[in-house]
Amino acid sequence: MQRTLVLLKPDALQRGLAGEIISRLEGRGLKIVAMKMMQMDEELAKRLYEIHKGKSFFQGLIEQITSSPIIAAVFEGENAVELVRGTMGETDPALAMPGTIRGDLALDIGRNLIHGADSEEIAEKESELFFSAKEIFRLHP
Ligand code: IDP
Ligand code: MG
Repeated sequence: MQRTLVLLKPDALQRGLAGEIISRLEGRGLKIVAMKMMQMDEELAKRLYEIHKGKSFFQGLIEQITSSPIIAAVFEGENAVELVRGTMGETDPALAMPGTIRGDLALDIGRNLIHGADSEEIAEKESELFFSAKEIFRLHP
């Protein structure tokens, strides 16, 4: 069983798409094991997106993600990292396949609704940025 970090970005909440997005992830068999609503500050945003520092879109990305509240979550399931990434679709909604969250719902690359960690190792690091160990639950079926 794998765990991965997901963020519903500001545009997801502003457009009333949080439920739809969560539902699509649950529809793939993924389970919520941690969740909180919060407004990210610049420090947290820069830590999350550290690997993009220096790129042309970095400042805009930091401004966008801190502009309004987000929902942070940890999802659990077999192959959770890849399953979330596949359900999200390509970064640029114009290239994202129909049937994916971004392909069906996102407006543009700066407002692409969702973040998902892109490896198991990064998922663990990112989860620690948003949640303490006590805030990540074990589900008893
Ligand atoms: P990902 O979210 O699919 O993992 P990354 O390459 O990690 O994509 O980029 C992080 C975020 O930065 C993207 O989700 C998108 O919002 C933004 N971004 C990436 N590339 C561009 C770009 O070329 N122009 C504007 N924003 C971008
Ligand atoms: Mg990424």
